[in-house]
Amino acid sequence: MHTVYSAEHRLRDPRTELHGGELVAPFECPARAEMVLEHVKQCALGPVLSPQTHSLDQILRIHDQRYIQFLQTCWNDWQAAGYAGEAIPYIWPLQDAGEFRSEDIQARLGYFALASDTAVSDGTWQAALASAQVALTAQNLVASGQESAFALCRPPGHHATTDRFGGYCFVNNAAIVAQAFLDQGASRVAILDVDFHHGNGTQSIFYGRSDVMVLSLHGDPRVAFPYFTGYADETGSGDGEGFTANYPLPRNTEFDQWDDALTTALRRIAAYAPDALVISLGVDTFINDPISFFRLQSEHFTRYGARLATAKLPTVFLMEGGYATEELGLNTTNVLRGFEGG
Ligand code: Q9C
Ligand code: ZN
Repeated sequence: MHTVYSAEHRLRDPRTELHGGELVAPFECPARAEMVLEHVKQCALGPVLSPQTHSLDQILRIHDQRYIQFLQTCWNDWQAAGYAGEAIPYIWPLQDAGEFRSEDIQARLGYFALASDTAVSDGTWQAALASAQVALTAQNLVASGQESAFALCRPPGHHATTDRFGGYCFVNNAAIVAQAFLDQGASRVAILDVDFHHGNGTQSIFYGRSDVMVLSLHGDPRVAFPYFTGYADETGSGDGEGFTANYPLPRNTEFDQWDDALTTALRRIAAYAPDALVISLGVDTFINDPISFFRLQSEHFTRYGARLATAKLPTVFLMEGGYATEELGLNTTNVLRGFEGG
């Protein structure tokens, strides 16, 4: 399997994350991607390619123009305002504001943020853009005949909505990849999100559509981020009714229970008969993940990787979360090697 990787991820290196009322070193850090890359090379998964440049238009198929403009200028505007720390939102509109009454950077930060866990820092936009290029390059590999490809995306994407960042995400790589398949002629695409957290951004982007099925296995949102979405009764709306599926799972979920939910999701995907499969690959389901509560062990990642291959679909893997940095490379490559059958 080919891996696509860009060193530009390192430009996203914030110093702070608001966590439990303290500013801590961010869980989502450059060492993560370096660890995965090291394991990709060590296990000889296959060639490692640099991304090609894709037009911003492919990102604007999913995200609002004014949101992208905000990401492009946020750090400069924040610095111009003279703040000493990183750009962390603290005020939100009570209703969707519609028009902007204030252009103050604090107002725009709150408008375009879904959480305060994600600081905007120097280089954030460049890294998020590179992450999307990595995803689109992997999509191109699969569209041009590779059975699968691994986009070593960083920062991750699945929490980002059309116009909100948060949960360490800025640009929704999975949504952009699914849309790229459709724009190239696919009729249906399935996105299966196995990250520990509900992929709220991906869900909301396709909630009213039947051309992308979004399925997510995750920690029960009653007790896990993002709290407000990811419940089993969220099934889509309008034309999208029946094309969203959520599998919330309780604290201390073991592999067997997680794997049962995967079986159900894979059945749904088979019945949908998509032209391509996009896997939002977060490995924060790992037992030692510092911010999550499932109990998967390293060998389980190999086992479910093999099960994903039974879908027999052209498959793009996109890196999402996973914060047990030491084991991140092994767990990720275990999925990919399991998929390849060894
Ligand atoms: N400081 C992904 O796995 N933050 N995002 C919780 C609060 C939200 C995780 C900790 C976790 C988001 C891509
Ligand atoms: Zn996650």
